Amino acid sequence: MGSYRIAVIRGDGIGPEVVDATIDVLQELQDVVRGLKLTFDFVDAGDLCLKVRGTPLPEDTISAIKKAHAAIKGPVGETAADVIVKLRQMLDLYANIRPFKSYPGVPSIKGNVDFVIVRENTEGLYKRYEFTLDGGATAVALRVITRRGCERIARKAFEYASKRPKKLVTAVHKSNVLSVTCGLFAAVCREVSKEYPDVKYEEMYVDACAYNMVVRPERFDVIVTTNLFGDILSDEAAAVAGSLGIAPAANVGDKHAIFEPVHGSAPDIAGKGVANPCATMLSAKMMLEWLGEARAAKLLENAIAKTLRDKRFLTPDLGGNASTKEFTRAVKKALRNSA
Ligand code: GGG
Repeated sequence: MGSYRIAVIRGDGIGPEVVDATIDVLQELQDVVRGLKLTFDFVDAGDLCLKVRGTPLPEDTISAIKKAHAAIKGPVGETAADVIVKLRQMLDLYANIRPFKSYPGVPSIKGNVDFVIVRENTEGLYKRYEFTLDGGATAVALRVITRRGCERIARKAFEYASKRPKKLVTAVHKSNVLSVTCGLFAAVCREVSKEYPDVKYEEMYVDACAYNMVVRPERFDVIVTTNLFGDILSDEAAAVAGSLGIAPAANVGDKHAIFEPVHGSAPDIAGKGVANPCATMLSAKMMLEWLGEARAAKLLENAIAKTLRDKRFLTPDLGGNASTKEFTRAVKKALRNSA
């Protein structure tokens, strides 16, 4: 059990509401798990930061994240590309791990979802090599796929799958059309699959994956894919599992890690006190796992699952009418009762 310094970006829109709720729950967790000590270092980034400080990602924020053991980040608004996409590249957070799971109590189209999207996080179209030609009449975006990028994300997916009961990796691409970029991604995934004889391997075109995710989500275990495909499939996966409000994410590299909800800043409900803090709380649970605090992570997930199962504290995105604070109080109570 250890002491950890956590950098915290509260973000924009509903960001401060869901992040504050998560910090509240983590404070409670420290009382329950003896020896766990978290020190929070609040730093600025995002739309409001741009307005107040003239930049969406100040230097002191970057250095605080580098010095911290891990970071929690709320969603940011229009400046997402200049904050999280930039941080992923700067800190080489090459894997975006997004688990999607049905929780009893959460209404969903399909009740048996349990798969993970392992999204390459630093390359592809999100390199943002964009420019215009013909005096602005033609817009071009370059899609960068490297052997190194494919190898490390494929290994991450196989490592992840090897620890799960189903042990299946699905490489998702579109090599029938994008034969050079997706062709390289698929070829490297195939090569890496040979290093993991205990893990089953298959490939699927991204359009077929989008279809199967709705029709047969239970067939998936670990999906590995490129940056933009992973971003889009994640929102679909969240819808199938019940809501973007319960979808967490971990941006991890070999040195640093940032944990954030999959959802955006939802300006339409910001300040109303009804945002679902579950995705950020589950991201904090992933952070605890990454820090090696498996017991604390399990206690936190159990408390969240118990609160969802109870159904009395569901926020409006899940069909309930509870507030962010009511949900948070219920999770804290469940944590206290688990001690
Ligand atoms: N649709 C969810 C959402 O708005 N997520 C924030 C976002 O777009 N983040 C950029 C990314 O994950 O690449």
